[in-house]
Parts: sequence; C-alpha cells; structure tokens
Amino acid sequence: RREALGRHSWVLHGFALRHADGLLQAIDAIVSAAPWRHMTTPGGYTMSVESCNCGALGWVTDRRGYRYASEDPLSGRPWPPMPELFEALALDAAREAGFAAFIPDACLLNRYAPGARMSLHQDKNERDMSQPIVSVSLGMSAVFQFGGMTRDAPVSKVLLEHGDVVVWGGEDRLRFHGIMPLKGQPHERLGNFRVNLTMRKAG
Ligand code: MD5
Ligand code: FE
Repeated sequence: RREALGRHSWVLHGFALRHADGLLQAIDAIVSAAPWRHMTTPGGYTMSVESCNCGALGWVTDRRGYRYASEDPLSGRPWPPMPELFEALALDAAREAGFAAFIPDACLLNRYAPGARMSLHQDKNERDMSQPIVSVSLGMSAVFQFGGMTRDAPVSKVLLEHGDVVVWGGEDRLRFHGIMPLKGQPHERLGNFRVNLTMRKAG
C-alpha cells in the first residue's frame, strides 16, 4: 500500500518486509565494524539515539558541527561499505515513488530505545537537494512527525512500522521532521529497539 505523505513523499507500507532478515543480518555486520554510539550535537547535547553509518560517506555530529565524513571518527577507518541489498532497496523504493536512478552514497543507521527521540529538524547537509531520501523502519513502531518549511508550521503524525519505507523528494525533502519519544510494545525480532536506515546521496 502506497500512502501519500506530501506532494513528493510516500509511505510504502511493508515495502521492506520480505527483506527484513537480510537487512537485519547486514546491520549486525555493519555494527560489528562501526559500533552504535551516541553522537554529540554542536550545542553540546548527547543525542538520545545511537548511530552509525555505512557507505562512502557517513553523517556525523560533534562539537565542531554536522557534516559528512568518509571515515568513522571512532576508528579512523572508512565506514563499512553499503550492502548491495540497501542500495537495491533504495533504488526500488525511489522508483516506486517516482524518482528514477537514485544511487545513495551514504546510509545513516539510527537506533532508538524506549524514550529515545529525534526533535524537529531539517536534513540539509547534502549537496544535491533534488535527490530524494529513502528511509527504512525496522523493529518497534514510532510516531513520525511531518512538518512544514518552518519550525512552527503545523505537524502531522504518521505511525511507521516494521518494514515500512518512506521516500521524500522535491519540495518535501526540506520539511521539518522528527520522531516522538519511542514507546509501546517490544518487537518480536528487535526487542526494545527501533532501527532506521536513512539512505541519501550526500556527495
Ligand atoms: C529516523 N531520521 O526515523 C529518521 C528517518 C535523520 C532522521 O530524520 O535525520 O536521521 S529519515 C526522515 C526524513 C528524512 C529526510 C526528509 C524528511 C524526513 N522529511 O522531509 O520529512 O531516524
Ligand atoms: Fe532527518
């Protein structure tokens, strides 16, 4: 089922379900090389989500700011490569949402435990804003907040469940968005966690 979120954004319900096992295996391999860590914002706050990256570029934040980096600051080594399954799924989902030939070079993995959240923000560290963003939700359900072009614009709420894929492009790419504090039942596969993959063309 394809649900319109905005004029250029879609929730593809259950789109990643048949790949869940492969995705979870690939995630285990990634975090054994680039472990989950709480990053620090430029303002000095520790993020409640734990993050890591795979692909040529990875999104990082610390006291110096937000940016994309080709190496993991924890190890000084390149991020683990993007699994072919991630790339294929992103390309398929983007095509389903009307964006041809999306080739991501960056995948941010976010892990939410109960209470973890992501406050309203815009994604604007990427070079080419005409490229869409594809996100894959796994594990516990979360309430996604989809806002407008300013922080104070009204926000709609959408439940994102295990296997859902969301594609944002065009004018919706720069909307404010966030994740409400995680709560609810543990997931049968992931227990007390939600994991989100955010695939982007960053460079
Ligand atoms: C998450 N992550 O569930 C979300 C999924 C992030 C982040 O927001 O920056 O790590 S991606 C949601 C998203 C991405 C790009 C644009 C929009 C939403 N949008 O315009 O609403 O961990
Ligand atoms: Fe974001």
